[in-house]
Amino acid sequence: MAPTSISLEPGDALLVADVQNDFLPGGALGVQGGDRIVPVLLEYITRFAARGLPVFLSRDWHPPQHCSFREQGGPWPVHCVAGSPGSLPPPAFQAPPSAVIVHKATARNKEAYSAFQDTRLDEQLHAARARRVFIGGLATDYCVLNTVKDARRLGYEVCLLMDGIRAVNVHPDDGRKAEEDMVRLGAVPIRLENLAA
Ligand code: VGL
Ligand code: ZN
Repeated sequence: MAPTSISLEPGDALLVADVQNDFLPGGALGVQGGDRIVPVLLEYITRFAARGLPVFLSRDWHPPQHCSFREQGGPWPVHCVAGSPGSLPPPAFQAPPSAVIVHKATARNKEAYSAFQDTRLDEQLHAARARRVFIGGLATDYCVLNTVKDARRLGYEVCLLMDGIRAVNVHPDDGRKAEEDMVRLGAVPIRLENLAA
């Protein structure tokens, strides 16, 4: 059950996964409806920044010839090659300068969907005194799912931004199943209207 009202407090942090051109409609691995969550995520960012709470942004950041690309035998078209136009956030997605960027899946021979995998995110969250992490972004069934799993495993409380996620849905139910998995693991599903003003 989603709570009706959640107050943002010290100890809270926001993590927005992979809002990058290649994951938006028209991009190399465009997620249907991905553009619709951009303004919602910006509003979450505004709410956190207004309270001085830390904001983290992950970016899928592959070397050319990453193992996840079809040419290398992986499942995906070439996407999010580090520094390429597709790897950049869309112009509308302006994050505050204080936001911490987390680059993931940067090693050629290793896939990494979780923003915690081979990054310093856990240390950075600890350094920011974060205990509860609000997680949204792209894509529900890959980065968001695996990041939420790791966050729970590492002992963080998690709020899942239901109005700020979208799925790739390689299989039609993948997004819905991922949401169910995350809630089963203790993620609390919330929406903007659940945040106390
Ligand atoms: C992702 C597909 C391929 C993700 C990354 O981070 O959700 N999905 N690469
Ligand atoms: Zn990727």
